[in-house]
Amino acid sequence: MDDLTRKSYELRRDIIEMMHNSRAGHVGGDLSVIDILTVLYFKTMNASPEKKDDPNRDRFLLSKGHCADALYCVLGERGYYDVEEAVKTFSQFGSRFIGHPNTEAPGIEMNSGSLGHGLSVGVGMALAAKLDKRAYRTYVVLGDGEMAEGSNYEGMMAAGHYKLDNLCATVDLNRLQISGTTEEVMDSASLADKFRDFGWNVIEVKDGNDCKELTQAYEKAAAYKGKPSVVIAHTVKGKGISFMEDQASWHHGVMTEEQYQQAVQELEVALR
Ligand SMILES: Cc1ncc(C[n+]2csc(CCOP(=O)(O)OP(=O)(O)O)c2C)c(N)n1
Repeated sequence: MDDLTRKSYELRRDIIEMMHNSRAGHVGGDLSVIDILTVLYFKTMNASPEKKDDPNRDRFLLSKGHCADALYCVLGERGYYDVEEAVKTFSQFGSRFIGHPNTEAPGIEMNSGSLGHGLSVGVGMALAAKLDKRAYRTYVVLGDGEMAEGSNYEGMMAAGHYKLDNLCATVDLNRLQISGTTEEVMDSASLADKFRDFGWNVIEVKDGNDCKELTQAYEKAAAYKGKPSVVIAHTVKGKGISFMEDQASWHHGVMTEEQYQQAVQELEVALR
């Protein structure tokens, strides 16, 4: 197991602890997006606790904000705060780690949770970088169910129009959303074609839970000039816990004690 993959499995352990303590959260989407977040925060982005107020830091927006749980674990492990605080207090009264990303938690750039806003905010940040002649890049992570929100298409159009090659979107394409498959709930057909039509450079990642493939995709995106890039990451919802994989019911399921023990055991085996 390489270092990034190991990190993503350690983060899965934090997520399972956090979900079990809080009996809340969105475990399925957390486990599908965690490899994307790991690669971005531990490899790709120019972002760290020391730079959190640096105007040249890369910006990150979790537009599929219901997966704040995963982001809080990543920011904690990256040193923005003690991860234990997030794991132990997530979603509890008085905690700064509430159910959706909130700027009270260090490192969070934008409140989110109402789907469909991150891309447009990211377009604004990327355009601001161009106007201010700053070198930072903006990264936005979207869900495939979230792509039913019409505002995304305005964001895509504007990013293409302004040729924002300092903007990189990622679609966590796990084929499922809250109550079934994306195809059943609101079929957005080929997202790759839609991004291309709006003037984007499209990079498909066949295994969006593979840290190596993701790393290469973000390198390609950073090198591409003249168009914004989108990484379409084909992921598995619930990835890493056998009984959660590819099950819409684990969008925000609560584990029984037995299921929690099994999840911990499976992650221990993976990390051996
Ligand atoms: C505007 C808005 N409508 C509805 C919701 C409720 N909601 C939360 S998660 C979700 C499904 C999102 O699916 P997807 O983007 O595919 O997320 P993932 O499967 O990666 O968790 C919905 C509809 C919301 N948060 N915001």
